[in-house]
Amino acid sequence: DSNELVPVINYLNETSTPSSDKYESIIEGKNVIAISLESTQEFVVGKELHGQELTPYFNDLKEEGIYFDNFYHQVKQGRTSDSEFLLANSMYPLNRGAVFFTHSSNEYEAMPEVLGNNGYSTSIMHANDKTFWNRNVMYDSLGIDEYYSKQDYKVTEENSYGWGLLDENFFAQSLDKMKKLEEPFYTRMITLTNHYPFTLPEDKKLIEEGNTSSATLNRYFQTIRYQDHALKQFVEAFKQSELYDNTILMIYGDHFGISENHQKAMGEYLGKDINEFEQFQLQQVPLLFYGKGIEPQENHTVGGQVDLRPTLMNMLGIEGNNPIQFGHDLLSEERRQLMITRDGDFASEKYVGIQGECYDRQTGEKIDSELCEPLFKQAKEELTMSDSVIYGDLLRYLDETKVVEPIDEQQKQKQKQE
Ligand code: GP9
Repeated sequence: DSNELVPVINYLNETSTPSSDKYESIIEGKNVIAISLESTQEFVVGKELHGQELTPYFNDLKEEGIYFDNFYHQVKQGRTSDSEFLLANSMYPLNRGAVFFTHSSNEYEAMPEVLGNNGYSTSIMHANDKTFWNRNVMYDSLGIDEYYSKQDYKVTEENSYGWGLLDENFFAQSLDKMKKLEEPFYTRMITLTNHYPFTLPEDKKLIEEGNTSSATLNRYFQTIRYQDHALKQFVEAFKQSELYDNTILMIYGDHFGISENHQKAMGEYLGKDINEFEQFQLQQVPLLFYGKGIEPQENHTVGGQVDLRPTLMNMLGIEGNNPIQFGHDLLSEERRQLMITRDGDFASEKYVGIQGECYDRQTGEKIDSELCEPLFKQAKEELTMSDSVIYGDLLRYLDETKVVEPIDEQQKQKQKQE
């Protein structure tokens, strides 16, 4: 019943931190284009192979926007779909299976729905089959107006490879669609080419393969390089379009591409031993906000995909009335610097906690595990809270709970005690 939501609301009230005043509403009323970069990890940014940059375009672009270099993916088995869940709901995906499959008929009050209630048209652009990851069903539950899937793109043998439409063609066709969207809009593109097994047609290979002991990693460098080239074409065309004046981009990596099975090769490339700590740090993905009026900044806050929604909503100046969000505004100086993984591991300002072990986040050295205990405890509590919302389909009680308002009473009691 509606009381089940109370402990969650209490937990969120206790852990809440104020959003940034400085960034509140800085992009009010603007269009938002989110770009989900397939399998893109942070370690490629600014890196070279054979003396050539792997992401030359992005390396320059990030200097012109707000770039986060301590930002992690938080997905589990649902991979890309888990990242979509995190972004839309600011809740954690599940530990087993993909929540896109297992709980697609739940009640959500997702970001697209809230944006829709605030005058935005909302859409997803992704040139794969509509039913992949059960997206056609879940997107309805998330309140997304329009899903442009494979059937809405011109997909031919010449413009596709491997998983489907090559990113360059995907971006170009998507931009045409965007120009026709009702404004203001929120749209999200999901790229596809940089996906395992990371293969490309010969004429799209813009860099030589790597020469590590992993063929997978060696090819990954090439598809990463190609994706950067495709991104360049998109962003440059976007800048020439009328959209540029009134639209911001939010570009982020969805999850890892290179699994821990390739640690040895990764170590060969990075020139260091990939231990538990390094493997954890490799789960960082890029995040960039870019567009007219956004002042460049390199931001070192520790955060994850669960934080995207509150960050973006604060920038848009839209509150919504769903308090069930586990993320914290990345741009707030008072934010809680804590990123919790689905495994119950975490990164905080000082520490990284992995499977009960504690590491100094700056040095990577193993330290007294007691130092991490309170944060492991919090990670567990937070994941349990998030899970309870999903398993109990508790957002259906959101309105009722607000009417009953037992929380206010409890807060008052708490304040008296303090
Ligand atoms: C599939 C694409 C990739 O449509 O989003 O999904 P992934 O395998 O990375 O979860």
